Amino acid sequence: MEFLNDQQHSFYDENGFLVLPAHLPAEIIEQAHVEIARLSEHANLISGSDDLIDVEDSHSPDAPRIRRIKRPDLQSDFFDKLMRSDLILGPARDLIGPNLRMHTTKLNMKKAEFGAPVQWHQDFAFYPHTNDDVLAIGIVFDDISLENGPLQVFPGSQKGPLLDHHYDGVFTGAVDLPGAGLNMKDAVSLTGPAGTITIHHARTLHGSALNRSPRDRQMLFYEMMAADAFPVMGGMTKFESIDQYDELMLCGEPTKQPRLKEIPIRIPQPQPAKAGSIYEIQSQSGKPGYVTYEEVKQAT
Ligand SMILES: O=C(O)CCC(=O)C(=O)O
Repeated sequence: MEFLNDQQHSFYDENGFLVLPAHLPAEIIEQAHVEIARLSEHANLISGSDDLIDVEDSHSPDAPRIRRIKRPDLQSDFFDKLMRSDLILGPARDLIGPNLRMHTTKLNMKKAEFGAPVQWHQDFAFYPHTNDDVLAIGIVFDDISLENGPLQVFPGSQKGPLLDHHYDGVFTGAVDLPGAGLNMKDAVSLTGPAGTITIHHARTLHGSALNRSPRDRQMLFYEMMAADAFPVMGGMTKFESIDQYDELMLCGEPTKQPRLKEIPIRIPQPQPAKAGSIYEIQSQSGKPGYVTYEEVKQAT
Protein backbone atom coordinates (compact mmCIF):
# COMPACT_ATOMS: atom_id res chain seq x y z
CA MET A 1 0.00 0.00 0.00
CA GLU A 2 1.34 3.43 -0.98
CA PHE A 3 -1.10 5.87 0.62
CA LEU A 4 -3.97 4.05 2.24
CA ASN A 5 -3.99 1.98 5.38
CA ASP A 6 -5.89 -1.30 5.81
CA GLN A 7 -8.75 0.46 7.54
CA GLN A 8 -9.26 2.86 4.61
CA HIS A 9 -9.07 -0.04 2.15
CA SER A 10 -11.68 -2.03 4.10
CA PHE A 11 -13.89 1.07 4.38
CA TYR A 12 -13.82 1.47 0.58
CA ASP A 13 -14.56 -2.25 0.04
CA GLU A 14 -17.47 -2.09 2.45
CA ASN A 15 -18.98 1.28 1.48
CA GLY A 16 -17.92 1.94 -2.11
CA PHE A 17 -16.42 5.34 -1.36
CA LEU A 18 -13.63 7.02 0.56
CA VAL A 19 -12.80 10.62 1.49
CA LEU A 20 -9.22 11.79 2.07
CA PRO A 21 -9.56 15.22 3.72
CA ALA A 22 -7.08 17.94 2.65
CA HIS A 23 -5.07 15.41 0.62
CA LEU A 24 -3.64 17.96 -1.84
CA PRO A 25 -1.33 20.79 -0.71
CA ALA A 26 -2.57 24.40 -0.80
CA GLU A 27 -0.13 25.35 -3.65
CA ILE A 28 -1.79 22.81 -5.95
CA ILE A 29 -5.24 24.13 -5.13
CA GLU A 30 -4.11 27.72 -5.73
CA GLN A 31 -2.60 26.80 -9.09
CA ALA A 32 -5.72 24.85 -10.00
CA HIS A 33 -7.85 27.95 -9.45
CA VAL A 34 -5.60 29.91 -11.84
CA GLU A 35 -5.97 27.16 -14.45
CA ILE A 36 -9.75 27.00 -14.01
CA ALA A 37 -9.95 30.80 -14.54
CA ARG A 38 -7.84 30.46 -17.70
CA LEU A 39 -9.92 27.61 -19.15
CA SER A 40 -13.14 29.43 -18.26
CA GLU A 41 -12.29 32.39 -20.52
CA HIS A 42 -13.42 30.35 -23.53
CA ALA A 43 -17.03 30.65 -22.29
CA ASN A 44 -17.02 34.35 -23.29
CA LEU A 45 -16.76 33.26 -26.92
CA ILE A 46 -19.52 30.64 -27.16
CA SER A 47 -23.29 30.79 -27.06
CA GLY A 48 -23.79 27.06 -26.49
CA SER A 49 -21.86 23.99 -25.36
CA ASP A 50 -18.94 22.89 -27.53
CA ASP A 51 -16.06 20.38 -27.31
CA LEU A 52 -14.31 22.34 -24.55
CA ILE A 53 -17.07 23.60 -22.31
CA ASP A 54 -20.60 22.56 -21.37
CA VAL A 55 -22.79 25.53 -20.43
CA GLU A 56 -25.92 25.93 -18.32
CA ASP A 57 -29.21 26.50 -20.18
CA SER A 58 -29.19 30.11 -18.91
CA HIS A 59 -25.69 30.84 -20.36
CA SER A 60 -24.88 33.68 -22.71
CA PRO A 61 -21.43 34.92 -23.81
CA ASP A 62 -22.06 38.21 -21.95
CA ALA A 63 -23.10 36.45 -18.75
CA PRO A 64 -21.21 33.14 -18.96
CA ARG A 65 -22.55 30.21 -16.98
CA ILE A 66 -20.21 27.24 -17.24
CA ARG A 67 -21.53 23.85 -16.15
CA ARG A 68 -18.50 21.73 -16.98
CA ILE A 69 -14.98 22.08 -18.39
CA LYS A 70 -14.57 19.03 -20.60
CA ARG A 71 -11.41 16.92 -20.62
CA PRO A 72 -9.31 19.28 -18.44
CA ASP A 73 -6.36 16.89 -18.90
CA LEU A 74 -6.32 17.70 -22.63
CA GLN A 75 -6.79 21.43 -22.14
CA SER A 76 -4.20 21.90 -19.39
CA ASP A 77 -0.76 20.40 -18.76
CA PHE A 78 -1.31 21.15 -15.11
CA PHE A 79 -4.42 18.93 -14.85
CA ASP A 80 -2.76 16.23 -16.97
CA LYS A 81 0.30 16.19 -14.69
CA LEU A 82 -1.85 16.15 -11.58
CA MET A 83 -3.75 13.12 -12.90
CA ARG A 84 -0.47 11.25 -13.45
CA SER A 85 0.99 12.19 -10.05
CA ASP A 86 1.35 9.74 -7.18
CA LEU A 87 -1.00 11.93 -5.17
CA ILE A 88 -3.81 10.71 -7.46
CA LEU A 89 -2.54 7.37 -8.75
CA GLY A 90 -1.19 6.17 -5.38
CA PRO A 91 -4.61 5.76 -3.70
CA ALA A 92 -6.07 4.30 -6.93
CA ARG A 93 -3.26 1.70 -7.14
CA ASP A 94 -3.91 0.79 -3.52
CA LEU A 95 -7.55 0.06 -4.35
CA ILE A 96 -7.50 -1.51 -7.82
CA GLY A 97 -3.92 -2.53 -8.55
CA PRO A 98 -0.81 -1.30 -10.35
CA ASN A 99 -2.08 -1.25 -13.95
CA LEU A 100 -4.39 1.71 -14.51
CA ARG A 101 -6.10 3.12 -17.58
CA MET A 102 -7.87 6.46 -17.79
CA HIS A 103 -11.54 6.45 -18.72
CA THR A 104 -12.18 10.18 -18.96
CA THR A 105 -11.88 13.44 -17.01
CA LYS A 106 -14.28 16.33 -16.35
CA LEU A 107 -14.46 19.40 -14.16
CA ASN A 108 -17.97 19.98 -12.86
CA MET A 109 -18.25 23.64 -11.93
CA LYS A 110 -21.50 23.78 -9.90
CA LYS A 111 -21.17 27.55 -9.60
CA ALA A 112 -22.66 29.60 -6.77
CA GLU A 113 -26.39 30.42 -7.01
CA PHE A 114 -27.22 28.28 -10.06
CA GLY A 115 -24.84 25.26 -10.43
CA ALA A 116 -26.80 22.36 -11.90
CA PRO A 117 -27.66 19.18 -10.04
CA VAL A 118 -26.44 15.76 -11.21
CA GLN A 119 -29.24 13.21 -10.96
CA TRP A 120 -28.74 9.99 -9.02
CA HIS A 121 -26.87 7.46 -11.10
CA GLN A 122 -24.24 4.72 -11.14
CA ASP A 123 -21.31 5.38 -13.48
CA PHE A 124 -21.36 1.71 -14.46
CA ALA A 125 -24.77 2.27 -16.07
CA PHE A 126 -22.99 4.55 -18.57
CA TYR A 127 -19.88 2.45 -19.06
CA PRO A 128 -20.22 -1.22 -18.07
CA HIS A 129 -16.93 -3.15 -18.05
CA THR A 130 -15.91 -6.79 -17.79
CA ASN A 131 -15.01 -6.30 -14.13
CA ASP A 132 -15.80 -3.53 -11.68
CA ASP A 133 -12.34 -2.40 -10.62
CA VAL A 134 -13.44 0.96 -11.94
CA LEU A 135 -13.52 4.17 -9.90
CA ALA A 136 -13.59 7.97 -10.02
CA ILE A 137 -11.38 10.26 -8.00
CA GLY A 138 -12.93 13.65 -7.24
CA ILE A 139 -10.70 16.64 -6.49
CA VAL A 140 -12.35 19.28 -4.35
CA PHE A 141 -11.20 22.82 -5.26
CA ASP A 142 -13.53 24.75 -2.93
CA ASP A 143 -14.57 24.07 0.64
CA ILE A 144 -17.61 21.84 0.39
CA SER A 145 -20.41 21.70 2.93
CA LEU A 146 -24.02 20.60 2.67
CA GLU A 147 -25.03 24.01 1.25
CA ASN A 148 -23.03 24.01 -1.98
CA GLY A 149 -24.00 20.68 -3.50
CA PRO A 150 -21.63 18.01 -2.15
CA LEU A 151 -21.31 14.69 -3.91
CA GLN A 152 -23.71 12.34 -2.15
CA VAL A 153 -23.40 8.56 -2.17
CA PHE A 154 -25.38 5.56 -0.99
CA PRO A 155 -22.94 3.51 1.13
CA GLY A 156 -22.79 -0.14 0.10
CA SER A 157 -24.76 0.40 -3.12
CA GLN A 158 -21.73 -0.84 -5.13
CA LYS A 159 -22.60 -4.32 -3.90
CA GLY A 160 -26.20 -4.11 -5.06
CA PRO A 161 -27.97 -4.26 -8.41
CA LEU A 162 -27.29 -2.06 -11.41
CA LEU A 163 -30.44 0.08 -11.22
CA ASP A 164 -32.76 1.07 -14.04
CA HIS A 165 -31.42 4.23 -15.74
CA HIS A 166 -33.94 4.14 -18.61
CA TYR A 167 -37.03 6.25 -19.14
CA ASP A 168 -39.69 5.36 -21.67
CA GLY A 169 -37.42 2.68 -23.15
CA VAL A 170 -34.49 5.07 -23.69
CA PHE A 171 -31.29 5.41 -21.64
CA THR A 172 -31.48 8.71 -19.75
CA GLY A 173 -28.84 8.04 -17.08
CA ALA A 174 -30.97 8.77 -14.02
CA VAL A 175 -32.45 6.62 -11.27
CA ASP A 176 -35.87 7.23 -9.73
CA LEU A 177 -34.97 6.92 -6.02
CA PRO A 178 -38.44 6.21 -4.58
CA GLY A 179 -39.12 3.93 -7.56
CA ALA A 180 -35.97 1.97 -6.62
CA GLY A 181 -37.16 1.78 -2.99
CA LEU A 182 -34.46 4.19 -1.77
CA ASN A 183 -34.64 7.15 0.55
CA MET A 184 -32.29 10.11 0.22
CA LYS A 185 -31.80 10.28 3.96
CA ASP A 186 -29.68 7.11 3.66
CA ALA A 187 -27.18 8.93 1.41
CA VAL A 188 -23.94 10.36 2.83
CA SER A 189 -22.66 13.83 1.85
CA LEU A 190 -18.95 13.96 1.02
CA THR A 191 -17.90 17.29 2.46
CA GLY A 192 -14.45 18.67 3.26
CA PRO A 193 -12.04 21.55 2.76
CA ALA A 194 -10.48 22.42 -0.61
CA GLY A 195 -7.77 19.85 -1.34
CA THR A 196 -9.91 16.93 -0.19
CA ILE A 197 -10.23 14.01 -2.56
CA THR A 198 -13.16 11.63 -2.82
CA ILE A 199 -13.06 8.19 -4.38
CA HIS A 200 -16.19 6.40 -5.50
CA HIS A 201 -16.68 2.96 -7.00
CA ALA A 202 -18.31 2.90 -10.46
CA ARG A 203 -21.29 0.96 -9.10
CA THR A 204 -21.89 3.33 -6.17
CA LEU A 205 -25.15 5.25 -6.53
CA HIS A 206 -24.41 8.98 -6.30
CA GLY A 207 -25.56 12.45 -7.31
CA SER A 208 -25.47 16.06 -6.14
CA ALA A 209 -27.99 18.85 -5.64
CA LEU A 210 -28.39 22.27 -7.20
CA ASN A 211 -25.99 24.86 -5.73
CA ARG A 212 -28.14 27.77 -4.55
CA SER A 213 -25.49 28.91 -2.04
CA PRO A 214 -23.21 31.94 -2.54
CA ARG A 215 -20.16 29.60 -2.78
CA ASP A 216 -18.83 27.74 -5.82
CA ARG A 217 -18.36 23.95 -5.71
CA GLN A 218 -15.78 23.17 -8.38
CA MET A 219 -14.81 19.51 -8.52
CA LEU A 220 -12.71 17.60 -11.03
CA PHE A 221 -13.26 13.88 -11.63
CA TYR A 222 -10.54 11.54 -12.89
CA GLU A 223 -12.22 8.28 -13.92
CA MET A 224 -9.99 5.22 -14.23
CA MET A 225 -9.99 1.46 -14.13
CA ALA A 226 -7.81 -1.62 -13.88
CA ALA A 227 -6.19 -2.22 -17.28
CA ASP A 228 -7.92 -5.61 -17.56
CA ALA A 229 -11.41 -4.09 -17.23
CA PHE A 230 -12.57 -3.86 -20.85
CA PRO A 231 -15.64 -1.94 -22.01
CA VAL A 232 -18.74 -3.95 -22.82
CA MET A 233 -20.20 -3.33 -26.28
CA GLY A 234 -23.04 -0.81 -26.26
CA GLY A 235 -21.52 1.12 -23.34
CA MET A 236 -20.45 4.76 -23.70
CA THR A 237 -16.68 4.22 -23.41
CA LYS A 238 -14.85 5.50 -26.49
CA PHE A 239 -13.00 2.65 -28.19
CA GLU A 240 -11.57 3.35 -31.63
CA SER A 241 -8.60 0.98 -31.73
CA ILE A 242 -6.42 -0.95 -29.33
CA ASP A 243 -3.56 1.48 -29.98
CA GLN A 244 -5.69 4.47 -29.05
CA TYR A 245 -7.00 2.54 -26.04
CA ASP A 246 -3.51 1.69 -24.81
CA GLU A 247 -2.53 5.36 -25.06
CA LEU A 248 -4.91 5.85 -22.12
CA MET A 249 -2.66 3.84 -19.78
CA LEU A 250 -1.75 5.90 -16.71
CA CYS A 251 0.69 3.45 -15.14
CA GLY A 252 1.71 -0.20 -15.26
CA GLU A 253 1.18 -2.49 -18.24
CA PRO A 254 -1.72 -2.85 -20.68
CA THR A 255 -3.15 -6.29 -21.46
CA LYS A 256 -5.23 -7.97 -24.12
CA GLN A 257 -6.74 -10.39 -21.63
CA PRO A 258 -9.91 -8.94 -20.09
CA ARG A 259 -10.69 -10.21 -16.60
CA LEU A 260 -14.30 -11.30 -16.30
CA LYS A 261 -16.27 -10.96 -13.08
CA GLU A 262 -19.83 -12.03 -12.47
CA ILE A 263 -21.48 -8.67 -11.87
CA PRO A 264 -24.81 -7.12 -12.83
CA ILE A 265 -24.70 -4.88 -15.88
CA ARG A 266 -27.16 -3.20 -18.21
CA ILE A 267 -26.46 -1.68 -21.59
CA PRO A 268 -27.16 2.08 -21.96
CA GLN A 269 -29.05 1.61 -25.19
CA PRO A 270 -30.85 2.93 -27.05
CA GLN A 271 -29.18 6.29 -26.45
CA PRO A 272 -31.39 9.39 -26.12
CA ALA A 273 -31.85 11.86 -28.97
CA LYS A 274 -29.19 14.16 -27.43
CA ALA A 275 -26.33 11.95 -26.21
CA GLY A 276 -23.94 14.66 -24.99
CA SER A 277 -22.85 15.32 -21.40
CA ILE A 278 -24.53 13.67 -18.42
CA TYR A 279 -26.52 16.89 -17.91
CA GLU A 280 -27.96 16.72 -21.42
CA ILE A 281 -28.66 13.00 -21.18
CA GLN A 282 -30.38 13.28 -17.81
CA SER A 283 -32.46 16.28 -18.91
CA GLN A 284 -34.31 13.91 -21.21
CA SER A 285 -35.50 11.78 -18.30
CA GLY A 286 -39.06 12.28 -17.13
CA LYS A 287 -38.17 10.66 -13.81
CA PRO A 288 -38.68 12.76 -10.69
CA GLY A 289 -35.69 15.09 -10.61
CA TYR A 290 -32.86 15.42 -8.12
CA VAL A 291 -33.12 17.47 -5.12
CA THR A 292 -32.64 21.07 -4.34
CA TYR A 293 -30.70 22.04 -1.25
CA GLU A 294 -33.99 22.68 0.56
CA GLU A 295 -34.97 19.07 -0.11
CA VAL A 296 -31.56 17.87 1.06
CA LYS A 297 -32.02 19.83 4.27
CA GLN A 298 -35.50 18.47 4.84
CA ALA A 299 -34.40 14.92 4.27
CA THR A 300 -31.33 14.95 6.51
O1 LIG B 1 -20.40 16.75 -9.90
C1 LIG B 1 -21.01 15.92 -9.23
O2 LIG B 1 -21.44 16.18 -8.11
C2 LIG B 1 -21.29 14.52 -9.72
C3 LIG B 1 -20.50 14.17 -10.90
C4 LIG B 1 -20.89 12.92 -11.57
O3 LIG B 1 -21.35 12.00 -10.96
C5 LIG B 1 -20.68 12.85 -13.01
O4 LIG B 1 -20.35 13.86 -13.64
O5 LIG B 1 -20.88 11.74 -13.55
